Amino acid sequence: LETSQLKTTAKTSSYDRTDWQRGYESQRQESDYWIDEIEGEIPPDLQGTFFRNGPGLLDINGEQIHHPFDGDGMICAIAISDGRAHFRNRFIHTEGYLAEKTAGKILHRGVFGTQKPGGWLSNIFDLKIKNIANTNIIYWGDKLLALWEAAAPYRLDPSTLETIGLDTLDGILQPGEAFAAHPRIEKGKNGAGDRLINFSVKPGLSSVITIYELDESGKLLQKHAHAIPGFAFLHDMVITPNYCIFFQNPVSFNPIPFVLGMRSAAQCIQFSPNKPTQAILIPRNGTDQVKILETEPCFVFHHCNAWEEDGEVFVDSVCYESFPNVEPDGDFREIDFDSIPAGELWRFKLNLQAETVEDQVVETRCCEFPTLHPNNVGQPYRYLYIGAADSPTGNAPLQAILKFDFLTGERQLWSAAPRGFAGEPVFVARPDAVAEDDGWLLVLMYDAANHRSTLVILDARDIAKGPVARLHLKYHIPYGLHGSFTSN
Ligand code: 3ON
Ligand code: FE
Repeated sequence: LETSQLKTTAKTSSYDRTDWQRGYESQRQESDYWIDEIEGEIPPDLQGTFFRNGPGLLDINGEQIHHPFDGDGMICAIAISDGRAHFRNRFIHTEGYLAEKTAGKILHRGVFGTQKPGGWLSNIFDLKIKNIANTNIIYWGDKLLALWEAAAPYRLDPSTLETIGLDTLDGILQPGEAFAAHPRIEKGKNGAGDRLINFSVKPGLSSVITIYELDESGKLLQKHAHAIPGFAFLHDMVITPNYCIFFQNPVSFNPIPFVLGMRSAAQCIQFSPNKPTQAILIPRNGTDQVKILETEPCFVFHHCNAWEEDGEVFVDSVCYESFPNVEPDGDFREIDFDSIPAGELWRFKLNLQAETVEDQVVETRCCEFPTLHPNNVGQPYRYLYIGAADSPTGNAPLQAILKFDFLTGERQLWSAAPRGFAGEPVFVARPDAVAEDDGWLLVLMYDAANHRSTLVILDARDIAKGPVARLHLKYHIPYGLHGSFTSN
């Protein structure tokens, strides 16, 4: 019986692998045009620029990048005003990107598996890290910044996307200090300005987490550093009014194969299924003691949100059963989705007095890239939006957007299967809106039928009715990572 069920699943796959793979072709073309192929209508009160970052190159002159997280950052900017939209994409001119473009070959090892050609002898003792600036893009303190978690940001010109250069945030970052790719923005209450809270991790046998809080103009309000036990791989952070919260994944790190040129740094990370995951709560005042609570082992890249309620702290996260090994051989385009765990939505309740954590599975459908209304970041919230697989079971590429109503328990799904592939939704509130879901979701999708990408605009109140507008680009944009929206 089980075999025949498996066969049925395989037959009813919601996508074609060749379609999915083509979304990982490099895009070398840098374009600049008004989008003239629009289905539906751009809401007239949607005004501003959608910025998105992600790997633009999956090969250097034909030599394959081993893992998509190693691809050079390329920014897309879609500026929307008065019902019209303008598209532009440009590579970030990092030092490494420019050097490899000139050389026409891979000159750097990548964190997730890319090696210089020539085997281990060409890679041994090369511990340099190439800042590829490919993970997020934010506009803050009058600066457009491309972020990557292991290095300082690159600043770009927001209207031309030209690279200005590495940025220390006016001296906030010391030489060599990083500024992670997952800042959180806390909305100012009672006339106070918004704050940007971010972090950096200095990895090692014991790790140091530094917290930064910046005001709206980019001035430093807080900076404090904390040593935590063990090697840390911390991609994301959530905030509440009193805490910055991290989940320390149960992993161990053996750098020897990396040093010897046999494996990349991320390939030396081993998931430890018998160690607990640790919730690390760093008080935002910078003085109170760090709290560490233990929970069941799981692996987290992204958190959705966190908040404080009746003396307890809640954290919603996308959890994986383990961290899949990134193998040195093989091609990421050929991965067997069924053999690696899918992201699931979990809710954690942290009791700081009793030092206990309760967890609850909210959704087992494969999902990734959560987002919510910016006003509710760090606060209780009702609606969550997330990229999801078309099928309710199994691991698969993201092809849909899922909306949760935590008050009623209602769920809504809009799927672009079989030939559409989704990325991260970005929520934009409608001006003067009152309801938490009164706004739009902007999603850059890959449309395999036409080998191009489309910016989809969904009405967040009712995503199931399908997009209110589809803005078709002329070319495809490889699957990306994170983005943001800036009103202008
Ligand atoms: O050696 C240490 C270990 C390590 C891994 C220290 C370190 C700081 C150099 C380090 C570096 C970490 C980096 C650079 C992480 C970058 C992560 C990145 C670019 C992306 C992560 C994406 C996560 C997810 C879940 C993406 C999902 C994508 C899809 C569902 C497909 O579209
Ligand atoms: Fe991320």
